[in-house]
Amino acid sequence: MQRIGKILTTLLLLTAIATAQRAPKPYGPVPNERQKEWYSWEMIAFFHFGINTFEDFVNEGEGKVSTAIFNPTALDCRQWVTTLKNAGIPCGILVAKHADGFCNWPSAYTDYSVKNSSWKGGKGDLVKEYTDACKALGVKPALYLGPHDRHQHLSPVYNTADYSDYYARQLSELLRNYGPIWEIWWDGAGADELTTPLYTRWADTVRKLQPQCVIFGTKNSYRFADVRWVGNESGKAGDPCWATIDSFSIRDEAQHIQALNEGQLNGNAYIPAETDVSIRPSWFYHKEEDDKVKSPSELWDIYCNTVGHNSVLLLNIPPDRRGLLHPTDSSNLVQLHHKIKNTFAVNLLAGSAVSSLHPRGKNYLPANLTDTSAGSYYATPDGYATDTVTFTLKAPATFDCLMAQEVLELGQRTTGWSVDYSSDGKTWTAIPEATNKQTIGHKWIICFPQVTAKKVRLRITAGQACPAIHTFGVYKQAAYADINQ
Ligand code: IPT
Repeated sequence: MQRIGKILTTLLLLTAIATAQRAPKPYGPVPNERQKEWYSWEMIAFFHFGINTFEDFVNEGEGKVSTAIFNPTALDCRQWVTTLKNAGIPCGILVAKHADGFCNWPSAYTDYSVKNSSWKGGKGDLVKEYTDACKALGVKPALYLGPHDRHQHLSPVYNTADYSDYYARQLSELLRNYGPIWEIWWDGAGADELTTPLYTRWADTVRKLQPQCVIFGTKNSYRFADVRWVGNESGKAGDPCWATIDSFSIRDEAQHIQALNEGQLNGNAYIPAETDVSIRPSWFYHKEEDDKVKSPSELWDIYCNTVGHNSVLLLNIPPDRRGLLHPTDSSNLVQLHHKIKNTFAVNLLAGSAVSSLHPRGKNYLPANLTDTSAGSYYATPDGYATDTVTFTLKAPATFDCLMAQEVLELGQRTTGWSVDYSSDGKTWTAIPEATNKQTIGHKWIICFPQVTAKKVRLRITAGQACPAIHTFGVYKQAAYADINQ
């Protein structure tokens, strides 16, 4: 009897351990492969370049100006892509055709293109030069093909079969002839008349020709969208900023914009926000704005408010009339990169003694929050949506920034969290900027006036399921590197 009892006890214990070690189940909508890849880029460059570049102060041309004016004198896509390499940006979207309808490649379906420009005697192909440079240097090329085309189809003929064919053929040219394209950008600007049936056909083309291609969609193309517009062009993702949304049918404009900006916690579709913003006041290059390029510290704020708000930053750096990036733009971008890299190089919580109230088991230890392994994470047992994780540092540390990352594949779980610190090891002080936060998602970053602590505490105060958090760290913001390109 005693033996049987012992065996039973052992079995129960083993079952308990096995249950505790099992991975948490995903909660709610989860990202697809394209979205996981897209999140991993963190930053994407945007290259607005085309016939507008050669007009004074034009950002939305009418599609009437002569093709002859397109004539970059020193165009060098390797210079653009080298800047991306130096700035740690793995993907770049080139405007292949903006609202004016001018094609930066020699499309077989229109005369309004580089083939009738002065550039290279009409023999040039910017899309080819760009995608070749990306391939050579190991950057992922992506394209903007404006659905709004003022040259080809002036309102109200957008919804004709002719226009549907015209756009579909151009999309096929771009997706068949230039190798892998990682994102296609369907601007909603000026595109209100374009209906969902048009996008249905075009989305089929994208999915068939390039299954890995992320679709940026908005308005009538939203149902095909992998990523959504963030609701502004000023570099601000919401707080909170959920990856889920189901508000595309909201009629009230202000509520709609707010839903795009913040997402909706219980939204039924996983469509995270991509934040498009220009390093200059305009989308296209104008030399009058050479002294209005956003500084490294403005870019850092934008980075924290976008990448650090569960979004991806799509940063526009428009090449000039020579076909080159202006040195101020590239220098500021590279300085931003050094600031990011150096700030997050050292997690000051690494090596601390870590404890939590509700451990899940040895594969999900809170110490996993500060390791550098990509696969490990911290979790509580199923049924425990809240917890307190306490870090006791080896020596007091001074910091002014923190960062957290959820396990994306497991959905949006934690919905409330706060961070406190202790200078004396006994009493706790709240960090006001890090109190009552909601989203974590791919990455959440918070900056605050510097504090010195012996202990740090992450309080998870609300959630839809047990937390599954990959990283938590505190950091000291690095100085801007002095780089002159
Ligand atoms: C705005 C569009 O309405 C939106 O759908 C999206 O395409 C966005 O542009 C991209 O920035 S229009 C702009 C003038 C705010």
